[in-house]
Amino acid sequence: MARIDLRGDALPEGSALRDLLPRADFDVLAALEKVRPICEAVHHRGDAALIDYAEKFDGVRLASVRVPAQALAEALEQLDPAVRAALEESIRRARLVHREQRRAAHTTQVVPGGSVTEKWVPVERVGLYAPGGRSVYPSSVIMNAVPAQEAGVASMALASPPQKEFGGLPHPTILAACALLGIDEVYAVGGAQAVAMFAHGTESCPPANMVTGPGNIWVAAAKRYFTGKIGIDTEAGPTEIAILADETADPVHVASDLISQAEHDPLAAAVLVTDSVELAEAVEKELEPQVAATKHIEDRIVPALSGRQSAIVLVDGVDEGLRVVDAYGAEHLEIQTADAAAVAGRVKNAGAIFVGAWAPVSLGDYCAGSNHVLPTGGCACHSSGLSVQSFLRGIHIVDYTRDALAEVAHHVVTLAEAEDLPAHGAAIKARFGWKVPESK
Ligand code: HSO
Ligand code: ZN
Repeated sequence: MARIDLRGDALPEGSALRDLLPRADFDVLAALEKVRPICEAVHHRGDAALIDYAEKFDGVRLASVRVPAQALAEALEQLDPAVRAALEESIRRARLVHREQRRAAHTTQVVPGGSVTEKWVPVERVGLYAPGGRSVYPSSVIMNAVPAQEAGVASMALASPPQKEFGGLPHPTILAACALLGIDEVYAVGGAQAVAMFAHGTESCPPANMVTGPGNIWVAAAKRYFTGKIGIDTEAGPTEIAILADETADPVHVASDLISQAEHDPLAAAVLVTDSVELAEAVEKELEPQVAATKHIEDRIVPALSGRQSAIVLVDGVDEGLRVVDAYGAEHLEIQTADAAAVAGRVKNAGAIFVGAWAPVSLGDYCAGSNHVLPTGGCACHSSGLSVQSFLRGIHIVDYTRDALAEVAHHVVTLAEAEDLPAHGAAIKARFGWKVPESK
């Protein structure tokens, strides 16, 4: 891994510090032009375009894009019982956490007779995307579906690419996860076309109000293309792990956690921030045998760890380390320092924070109860991970009596005149015999 030495001189502020830190190239704008024709074709030709794209990109000619109910039931029947038990535990824990994110309506009595109530209404219909190919993640189906279900979303459908080896159906573990979650509307559609299907609707699939779920750059580009028409979660770039560690951290753990997220993608980022040169050296030494012993070495882990997006960053102390991880805004941030909980409490920017030796990111990926759909690419500085809140809309209900309106009418009229919008003021005066009621 490359080294970035930020010791000695004072750290620069804000974006200047961020510019010193490594990050993957993930140019969604450049991909946008390539997905535009796909999005337009699905808009105009519906299912026929989806079937043509499945043939072109997935190598299968589908009779229909909708997955029959029987295929879901069979996938669940044939699911390895240990995998089933693990998925069920993952669902159970995620429900425990997400259920508590529900929001009750709240009324603020602004003045006697004048109130604003905020009620929370779930999005009506959501399309979930689950990638195929290199990343078949039933855990991501759980992480998308559970918050939507706990928010009360009434209609939910899932799309995942058709797999040639499974007769044009999505991967069976994805289907089984859908069956466990009670999702019975599933489509064998992948990539940008799936986002387009949900955005516009086709003969088989009614349009959705929102699309969530991870995917490659084409899925991210299609989400950006349709943003405004539909709601999205995030544009999910390559996975990132940052670890803030001091000399108390165990290099075996640190190395294994860096590798665990490098395993996702050659563009995945692994960043160690430490004030201990001894730890940095021990981690580098430890990486070698651990990388050699794992599976996806050449295609993902080696390019991820040696890519420009990964590095060991040396800092003067934990305070400086905190400034670095805040500037980076990692998707996942592990704190492996003395008094890790206190240090975690000081972090401002991260998708999720993992405290101490016994909370590795892998736990959060599957079974902590937390959500693993998290902001990447520095978006943790302004956005949060997927939650019940992502699927709710807060609606203000404004309720004023005649007296309560009369009391504030002169201010409304004054502001309307200040903005040269006299008809706004007239809408108040019309209610009081075309006069502004006297202020009390
Ligand atoms: N670490 C990934 C999620 C994942 N890991 C799925 C394993 N499966 C992004 O948070
Ligand atoms: Zn992961």
